[in-house]
Amino acid sequence: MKVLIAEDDSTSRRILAAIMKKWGYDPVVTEDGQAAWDVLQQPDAPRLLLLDWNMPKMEGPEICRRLKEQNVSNPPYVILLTGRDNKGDIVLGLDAGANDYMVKPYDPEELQARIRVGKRMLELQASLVEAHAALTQLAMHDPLTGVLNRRAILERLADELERAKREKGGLSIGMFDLDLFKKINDTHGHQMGDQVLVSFARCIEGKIRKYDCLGRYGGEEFLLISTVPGNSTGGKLYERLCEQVAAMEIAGESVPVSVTVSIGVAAVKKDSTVDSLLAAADAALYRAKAEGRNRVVY
Ligand code: GH3
Ligand code: MG
Ligand code: MG
Ligand code: MG
Ligand code: MG
Repeated sequence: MKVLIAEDDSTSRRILAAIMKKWGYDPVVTEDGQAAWDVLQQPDAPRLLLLDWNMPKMEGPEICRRLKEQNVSNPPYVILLTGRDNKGDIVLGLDAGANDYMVKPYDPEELQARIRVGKRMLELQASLVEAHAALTQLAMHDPLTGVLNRRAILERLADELERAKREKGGLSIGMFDLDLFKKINDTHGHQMGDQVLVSFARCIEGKIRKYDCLGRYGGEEFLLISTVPGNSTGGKLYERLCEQVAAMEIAGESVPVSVTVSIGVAAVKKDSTVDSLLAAADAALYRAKAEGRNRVVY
């Protein structure tokens, strides 16, 4: 494990580096605060920091303050290691953002124990960050199909709409509703219905561009967000998707199962809102159903 040592006194620096090595750490040594800060900007920078207070160019507490300002979810663990031993300085150092404070001359065993505390804290922090990422993934995705769930796709739509307006780019949405899906469940069973939903999602995902985004809006309804140039409604994108869904053959127990989809499309206008876009796509979808299904209506 790498440990950053920032210390302007050459003797202290050498001794500290030597004992770190002896304890099995990999010391990264800097002579002033600016050099330490530069090291911290690099990828794979040390996560455990031993910082002197008084150093040329940048003092230890200033490094702590800057790290705190970055406000990241996995900041490094900082031990201020300094000759300044009055209570006021300890408070200042800790308030600047240091995790721990040790006064020189330090007792090596105590330093070693405090570094172990730092390691434990970093491990705990890493597992929290990991758990948070996993929960975010779960909270955003539909467990059956793996595509974004309703909340996430609507958030994405709000973001994309804002971006489209700011950059005067195009944006269209397609509301997809599988046709007569109830009948698929009734004929082939609910499990087969689930399989059809999964196959449908894979089919669409396989045909759209990286910037387009599919989400499950409801039971057998999906929402596609497509960023297209200008005010167009995505050329023949939706027609192609409609045809490809109809061409799918999903392996069933005896015969292959197929399905069609109706699509209502709405393109962003100057005064579009998330609600107006969804309402327009919904109205178009309603007409697609009324006009006989398996089609795209704008
Ligand atoms: P339409 O063409 O008018 O859309 O007809 P439809 O049968 O697709 O529409 P309806 O709204 O009557 O039925 C939708 C069906 O989708 C009913 C519901 O049980 C089924 N469904 C919703 N979510 C799921 C799911 O997660 N799995 C399965 N297997 N079925 C689902
Ligand atoms: Mg110093
Ligand atoms: Mg429906
Ligand atoms: Mg319906
Ligand atoms: Mg349906």
